[in-house]
Amino acid sequence: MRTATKKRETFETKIEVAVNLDDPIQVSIDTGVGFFDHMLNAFARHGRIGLTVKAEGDLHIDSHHTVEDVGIVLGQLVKEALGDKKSINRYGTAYVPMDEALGFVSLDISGRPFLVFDAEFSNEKLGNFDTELVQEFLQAFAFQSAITLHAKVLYGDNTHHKIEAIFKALGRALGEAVRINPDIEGVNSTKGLIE
Ligand SMILES: [Mn+2]
Repeated sequence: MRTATKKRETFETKIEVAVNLDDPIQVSIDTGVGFFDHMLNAFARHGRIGLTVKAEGDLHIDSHHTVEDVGIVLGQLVKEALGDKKSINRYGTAYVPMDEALGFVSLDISGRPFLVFDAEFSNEKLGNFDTELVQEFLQAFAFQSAITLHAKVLYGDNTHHKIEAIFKALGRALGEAVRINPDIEGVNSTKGLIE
């Protein structure tokens, strides 16, 4: 099984994450940021990825460090769990509707970190989650996992719906990209290597 776990402790956050790319059963999220928990749950369930996250961050300041640092650790663990990347699909793309909103994510497990982000949110906060942190989370995740990641909200009104559509699309796209494809021999690259 392709798994990875990590404990990371700084002056700002204490984070424990476990990722299992081959067994989606175990999903348990507790970051102290309710809306973020809801999003990570949606991401894992729709990606069919096992994910446990326990984070204690400096929420007396705001949710920035907690959300960003979970993105960092999650990215590191996805990269580690992928190992030599043999026989993975490599690419994943998903559109996810959430009522009036439509979210889109397309990604490439390329070894070349990149984020293209195109979304605007009319609400600055959902509970104690700052909506500008969606971009911070995706940036941290893409750079640490060395994934080329494009995320966009095509349209929509409700901020909760727009962000949930992005996280579900991220889950579905990543789930597709990490899946082992028996038709692919070795690494899915004309170079023969994805670093
Ligand atoms: Mn919801």
